[in-house]
Amino acid sequence: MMKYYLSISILLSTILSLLLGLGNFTSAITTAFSQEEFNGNTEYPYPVLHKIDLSVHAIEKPGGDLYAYQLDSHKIYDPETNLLLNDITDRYSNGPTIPGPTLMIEEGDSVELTLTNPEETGVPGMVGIHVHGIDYPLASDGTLKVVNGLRNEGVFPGQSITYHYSAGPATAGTWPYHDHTLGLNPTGMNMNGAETLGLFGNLVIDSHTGKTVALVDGKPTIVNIADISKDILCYVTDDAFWCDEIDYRNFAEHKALWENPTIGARDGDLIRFHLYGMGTDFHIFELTGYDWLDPGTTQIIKQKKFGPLENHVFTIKAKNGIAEYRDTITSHELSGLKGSFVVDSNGQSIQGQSPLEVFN
Ligand SMILES: [Cu+2]
Repeated sequence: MMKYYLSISILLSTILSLLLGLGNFTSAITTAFSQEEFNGNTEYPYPVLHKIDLSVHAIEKPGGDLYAYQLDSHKIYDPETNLLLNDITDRYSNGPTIPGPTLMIEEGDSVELTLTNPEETGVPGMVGIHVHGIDYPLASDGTLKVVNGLRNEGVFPGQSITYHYSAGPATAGTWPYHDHTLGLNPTGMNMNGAETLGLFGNLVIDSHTGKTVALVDGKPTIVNIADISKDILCYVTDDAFWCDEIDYRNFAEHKALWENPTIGARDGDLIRFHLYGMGTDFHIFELTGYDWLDPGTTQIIKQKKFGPLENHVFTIKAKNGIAEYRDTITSHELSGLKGSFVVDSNGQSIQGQSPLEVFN
C-alpha cells in the first residue's frame, strides 16, 4: 500500500528545496548514459512531432483516492508537413495507470502534449504535468505561478492545457514527469502537487545514435536500442516498486505492471531497467545473480544506492532462471520492496496488485 504518503511533508520540503535551486534541478538527476556532449553539428535525421493526449482520473480506493494519468491518443507527425506518420495509441494500456503512460521519444523530436481533467471522472482541483530533462518554454513548465512567475499551468475539471516540449541536444535519458499543481490551497502556496498520490510517469528520450550500453556476457557492450526486448520502468517508493513495461516482441505493447510485479523475460533478451526513486528514502537496489554497468562508466556493479529524485538505468542480458529484484535495506525488504525476475521460454510478466482491484 502507499503508506509512504504519510511522510509527505518531508518529501514536499525536499522538492521545495530543489525547486529553489531550479537551475540544479535537472542536473541533479543522473541519466541513462552520461549525457552526450553536443559538438555543435549533431543532426537528427528523422525528427518527428508527437501529439499526445493524456487525461487524469481519480481511482477510488478505501482509505483515500489515488489519481492517475491515462493515455488517450499518441500520434506521430512530420513536423514540416504536419502529415500523420503513425498512430501508436493502441500500444498503450487502456485506462489510468500508475506509473502513468511511459512516453518514448528520441532526441530531436518535439512533443505537443494536451492534458485534460475530465469533468466527471477527473481530479478535484488543478492538475498539471511538470516534466524533467526535456526543453520547453516557461509556459509549458506545468507549475504554479508562484513557481514560474507566469501563470498557473494546470487545469480544473472540465479544462485542458497544452504543453510544448522539444528534445534538444543532450536531453537523452529517462526523465520523470509528475503533477506539480494539485493541492493548491486558497493562498496558492502548495506548489508541490500530488505526485505521491499516483500522478507520476516516465519520459524516455533515446539517443539519436540509436545506441546504448549494456553489460553482455560480462563485457561492457554498445547495443542497438532497437535490439532491446523490453523496457521495464519502475518507480521505487518507500514501500513498493510501481512498474510499467514495454514489450518490443509484442508490437511495443505497454503493460501496466502495478505493485511489485513478476517481471518476465526470455533467455538472452536485452532488458533495460529504468528505476526512479520517489518518496523520502534511500534504496540499495539489487537484482540477484546479475551485475550491470554503472551509468556513464564501464564500472561493473551489482548494487546501486539511490535516493528520492534520482534514477538508475541499466541494460542486462537475461539468463534462464528466477532472480529477485529488491531493495536490500532490511526494513524495505520486509515491507515488500521486492519481486521476481523470471526468465523462461514464456517471458511474460505478471501484474502485481493494482489499486483498481482493491476497489472493483
Ligand atoms: Cu519534478
